[in-house]
Amino acid sequence: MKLSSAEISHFRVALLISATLLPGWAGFAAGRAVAVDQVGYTCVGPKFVFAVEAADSFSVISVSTASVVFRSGITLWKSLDGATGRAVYRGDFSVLQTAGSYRVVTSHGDSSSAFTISDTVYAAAFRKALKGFYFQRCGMPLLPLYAGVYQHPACHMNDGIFHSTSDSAGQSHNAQGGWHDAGDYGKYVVNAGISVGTLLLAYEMFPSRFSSDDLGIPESGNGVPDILDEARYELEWFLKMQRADGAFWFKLTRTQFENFIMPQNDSGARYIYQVSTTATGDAAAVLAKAARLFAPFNQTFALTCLDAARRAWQYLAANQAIVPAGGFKNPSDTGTGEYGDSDDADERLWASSELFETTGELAYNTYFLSQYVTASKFSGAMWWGDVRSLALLTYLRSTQAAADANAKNTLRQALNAYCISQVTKRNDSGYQVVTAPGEYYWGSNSGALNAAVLLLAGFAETGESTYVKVAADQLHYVLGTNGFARSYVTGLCENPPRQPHHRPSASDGIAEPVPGLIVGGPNQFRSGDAVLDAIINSGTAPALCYADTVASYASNEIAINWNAPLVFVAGYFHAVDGPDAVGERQMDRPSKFLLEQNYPNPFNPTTKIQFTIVNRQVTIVKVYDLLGREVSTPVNEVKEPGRYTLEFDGSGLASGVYLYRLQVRPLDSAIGRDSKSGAGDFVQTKKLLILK
Ligand SMILES: [Ca+2]
Ligand SMILES: [Ca+2]
Ligand SMILES: [Zn+2]
Repeated sequence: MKLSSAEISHFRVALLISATLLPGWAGFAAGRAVAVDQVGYTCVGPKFVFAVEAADSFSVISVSTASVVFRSGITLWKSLDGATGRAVYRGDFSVLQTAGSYRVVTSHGDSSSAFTISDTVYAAAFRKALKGFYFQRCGMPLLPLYAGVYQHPACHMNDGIFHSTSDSAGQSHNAQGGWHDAGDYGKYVVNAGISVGTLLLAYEMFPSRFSSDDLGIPESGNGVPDILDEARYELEWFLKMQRADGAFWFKLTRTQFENFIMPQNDSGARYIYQVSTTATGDAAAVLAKAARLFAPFNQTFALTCLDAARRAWQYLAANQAIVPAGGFKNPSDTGTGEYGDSDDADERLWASSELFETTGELAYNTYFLSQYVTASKFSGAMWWGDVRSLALLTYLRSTQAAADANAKNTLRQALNAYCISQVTKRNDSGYQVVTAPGEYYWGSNSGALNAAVLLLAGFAETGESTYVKVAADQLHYVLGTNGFARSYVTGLCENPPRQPHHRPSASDGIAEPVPGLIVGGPNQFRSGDAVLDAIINSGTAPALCYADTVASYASNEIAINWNAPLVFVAGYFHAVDGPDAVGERQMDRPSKFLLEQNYPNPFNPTTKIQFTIVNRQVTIVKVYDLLGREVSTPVNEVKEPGRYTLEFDGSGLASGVYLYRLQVRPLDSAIGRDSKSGAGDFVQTKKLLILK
């Protein structure tokens, strides 16, 4: 994008803006020592560049004109970044807010990849990441209309046969469909659970950002958000994996991983393995969550999901010890993914919180409240083996009248404490990633992104905009601000993975891999990976234990549970919204309801807060302090459509900044939501100031 002189003149920067042509800046194609987010930055978002060679200054160069549009100093940020073992220099060009395409060059002569500044800069990243799930679909042809060159005929149409160790050994059972789990063609309920749960959470928390219906999948244009359609493809498979008594079979795979062949050529027998309570808990949770989110679009499907979730819960209630004992283990003839997990308390907790939120029923609330007290609270981000944070987040956000206010406050404080800890970790890191040395485990990229999901939830709860910035840093990390100055997402940026451990990409004869898939990333623990064993020695820094090689399954495989938080985070930032914007631009569907700025402001002791709702809705207005503690709930009732003025009295509060939040939810119907009033809750937050 070419910068006009008028745009350039908008830079209120006292630094020189010249038409200097930098000799040779385009020649640093390989081994770049300057790391930027290669997708880019929103116009108002913070922007940092990282370099490993000492330099005095850096310049931002317009790609179209080759002219310098910004120049500033670059300084030593970390003398020793533990994750990469390097000194890291950092420059700040946040004040550059003009849309365009740029590169950074340091005074040392190192150059970055090209990147874009734009308010829609992450649109392609979000759409590719969500479309990545479509490319994982099993049991249907991927047609050229949707899949382009990555088309292929339907695969695995004989799924599946009960394994000899399962309850119906040797019998066949139709469990076609769903997504291939990762680089292999297996299908695993546990890993599918957190993946679908994360996609549904994105839609539930930020419906306007995730409502697009034009992704280019078979269900585009049907009036249902494509993120829900894509989730439904997996949910339909879940329904086929449920036994008559409510339990869920653990997985459907071959006995050993298939060769690197196209899925339609994989004709080996695929087996359904025994039921498990981790799988049953995860499935109950996501089916219950789906029930309330699909209700406005398809009552029949929603009720089917809820019925399945209830029956899964009944199985869990009747089987209080983990099934199978000690957690699922592969039988002796089987070597596919084990997803070993000896603790099903978190999966049960998640099931209870989602069932409670959908139904409001006492039994689920009682179970949650009896169990959550002993659970660690937001001590870490969720992953497939521990979904506690998803369970807690749903309860914390509950709009059920019976939800326990003390529990919600406790959880809000715990989430806030978690977010504060992530800010600290970010500040300690050379590349501003929350992943510390020692935490570069298998799938480390998803660890950073799942932390970002919780940071965005923390922002939604507290209004602390720092959390949004740190969440954005995690997206920047996987898109280029890392020790390799590379993208970890196929088909995105100048320097993406080209040899992912992904059977279709490796066997389709097409040079470029299937796009939109995030690889696991650096893995300091190697996990038996011969490629990593060969390249890593005791001096290799944790964040550099990565190889863009097909054989490196432990650092370069793709997986649905890693793509899901990428969809969440890229999707959050793809809509126009600056990290500094607390409130109004957080708004989803502004025509539906509106929270206005209070007046007078600052005030003492009273102020007026006006808000508008469109449908007859449960309407909640709460006031929080900056630590996220609820200090007042002036409104909590069903209101008729209209504009309301509320007089808020702050005489009992100390001087300072507070947040006030409007939350509206559709009225409960048979399964939780009125089908006409839109989808899910809407939340809007603004600041007010008491001055005494
Ligand atoms: Ca659709
Ligand atoms: Ca678990
Ligand atoms: Zn398949």
